[in-house]
Formats: sequence, structure tokens, C-alpha cells
Amino acid sequence: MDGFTPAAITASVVLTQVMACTFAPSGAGDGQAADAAADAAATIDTAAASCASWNPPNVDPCDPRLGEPAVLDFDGGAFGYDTDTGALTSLVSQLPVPPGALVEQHDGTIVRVVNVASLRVSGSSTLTVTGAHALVFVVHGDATIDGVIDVSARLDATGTMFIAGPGGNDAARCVTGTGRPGEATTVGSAGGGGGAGGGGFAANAGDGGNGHGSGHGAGGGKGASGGGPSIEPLRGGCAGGTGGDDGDPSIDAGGHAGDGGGALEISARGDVVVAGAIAAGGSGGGAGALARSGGGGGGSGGAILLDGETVRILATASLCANGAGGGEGGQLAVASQPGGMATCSQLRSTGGANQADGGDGGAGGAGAVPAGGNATNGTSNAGGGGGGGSVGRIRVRGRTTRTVDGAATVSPAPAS
Ligand SMILES: [Ca+2]
Ligand SMILES: [Ca+2]
Repeated sequence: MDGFTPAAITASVVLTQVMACTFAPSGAGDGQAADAAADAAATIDTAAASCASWNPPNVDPCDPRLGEPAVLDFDGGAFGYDTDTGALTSLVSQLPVPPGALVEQHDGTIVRVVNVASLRVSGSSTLTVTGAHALVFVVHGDATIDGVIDVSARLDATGTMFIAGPGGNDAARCVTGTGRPGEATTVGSAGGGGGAGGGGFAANAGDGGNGHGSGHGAGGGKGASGGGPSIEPLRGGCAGGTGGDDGDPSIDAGGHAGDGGGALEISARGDVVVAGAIAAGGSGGGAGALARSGGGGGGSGGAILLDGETVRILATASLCANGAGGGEGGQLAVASQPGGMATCSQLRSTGGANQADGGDGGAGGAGAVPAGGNATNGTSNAGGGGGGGSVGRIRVRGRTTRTVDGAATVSPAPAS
């Protein structure tokens, strides 16, 4: 036992009241509620607090800015966490703010750390994470993920706009990873606009296709691979580009850019066991608008980093950081198809491919094909398709042992 302070216990009691959280002193993950109560009564000296580090990647678990850890136990239901504000919500209410802080990694980029004595996401719980910053759970005991943690790119709360996952689309990290926009048609409403390149992360993305016809726009280039398998620093995926316009800026825009998946790190002093799902996929590129604009590029997958004394990925688990499909190029009179959202399987998400003339979007990277697929060119004055996004990165680091069951769904293949 490390003797965390009464301040931590007070905070956890509030969490307990609202969301069935209980505090347990950190360390071996063996705290029981009765022990916590006894410690709460017995421990008064705030100076007695101590913290034992285990050298997790990217963050210092004993950073005093993190406050005192509390048990975080998601015991059923749908929850949201915002890495910008630190606010935790359920579908019906605002919940107490878990302990933690925004802290810089060694490269200066800011991540949100949530500081917990133990972490459990029950099988009937879903935690959806949004915000600009990647999320790190620093866990002074054990972490058990039976439910879902989702840091994927997604539709926002209004259901009208796609947003990157937490830590995705970071400008400094995606200088070369962001797909290039498709070029606009240079002759008003004549040939098609170019499709955009997809977003790259762990592999190259796919190129956008050319528009067709008089003054057509060229396709945008692919986003390049970047970062390393250790995921140090922690970072999310990169966006695709926006499809090229058809030459009349007042109407019928190019397809929107797909967004990069977010980034999640769970680093536990004890053990990490995953029987549920962690998703960090990209979102699909939009279709070129009706006339002949280019399709948007698909976003790349983000990052999942699991670190523990032992880490076990069970047969029922899914860990996915796949790329998304590029949007189809626009053609006259009929609606083209957006790129598919990233899958959570070994199967590649599909590029948009509904119509004969609009260039088809490229597929997203997944499984054995980490790169995003190239789009095809438009025909008969239609727009080019958007390139597919690449996969992101997964790392499973067991400091003593790591076990990844062969029946688990893990895409892309995890580094160690
Ligand atoms: Ca236009
Ligand atoms: Ca087509």
C-alpha cells in the first residue's frame, strides 16, 4: 500500500455516490472497499502520500499535478469523456471530474492523463472519448476492460459533422501524414475535380484519383507514414484531404476530409486484461457533390498503447486502429458514395463506389494490408475518388509477459 491521502479518498467517495466508484489504495490492485474505509479513517497526514513509479511510456505516474488517484469503475451504461475539459458524463448527467491533468510529453505535445488506483470498464459499459488531446490512463493497480473504449473518429454530438478522435489530426504530427487536397477544376463546371489523398500514419495512405474532362483537377497525393512502433510520444492518426471543387465554388463542394483516429494509452503498475474492445479507427472521406467534385480522402487509424506488468489480450478482445475509405468522386445527377468508416476487424473499409463515372475511393488499411488503397480516376467529366487512409499503431507492452490470444481481433498487428 502506498498510503494515498485523504484528499483522494474524498474525491473517490463523490465518484462512488454518483457512479458507483470506490476508492482503493494503489499498488497491487488488491484494495477492498472495507480496506479503503479503514484507511480513510486512519490516514490523516497528507504529507504521507507516496507514489511508486513503474516507468510507463510517455508520462510520469508520480507527477504531482495528477492529484491523488481514485478508483474508476464503469459499472454499466454509456459514458463520455472530454480530454479538453476533463469532464466525465453519462447519457443523463455530468459526473465528478476524475483526478488528472493535462501534461506535456517529452516532445512537448500535451496529453490528458486520468490518474486512477484501478480501472474497470464492465462488459455493459461503453466509454466514448472526444477532445483534441490523446488520453492516458495512469493506473496504480490493475486495469480490466470487458466493455468498450472508443477513441475513433466519429460524428459529433449534433450528428452533422465528423470529428477526429482524441489526439487525431494533430497539425505538428501530421505535416506529412495528412492527405493532400484534390485540385479544383480550372474551367468552371466542365471537367471533374481531383480526389484527395488519404491520411497516413503507420503506413502510407492511398493517392487521390484525377478528375476527368476539360480543365479537370489532379488527384491529391497520399499522406505518408510517420512515427514509430513504440508510440512514444503518444499521438493519433492523420486526416485525409478535401476533394477538389468542380470549378464553381458557390455550389457542389468536394468531399470532406476523413479524420484520423484518436490515441489511448493505458499504463498500469499492475496487470492489464482486455476481454472487450478498444477502437481507434479513422472516419471515411466524403463523396464529391452531385455535379463533379472530387472525393475526400479517408482518415488513418489512431493509436492504442497497453502497458502493464502483464498484459493479456483474451480471445474475445478486439483492438483496432484501422484506416477509413476514401469518398467517391461526384458525377452529374446521381449521388456518389462516401468512404466507409474504419472497421474493427481484419477487413478493409470500402471506398465509395456507387456510380459508374465518379472515380472510386480507395479502401482503408486493415489487417494484412496496412496501406490505404489508391483511388481511381473519374470518367465522363466526373470527379476523381479519394484515397484510403492507412492503419494506425497498436503496441502491447507486458513488462514481464504479454499474451495475445490467437482468436482475438487485433488490427494492425501489435508491436511489443
Ligand atoms: Ca463547386
Ligand atoms: Ca465509381
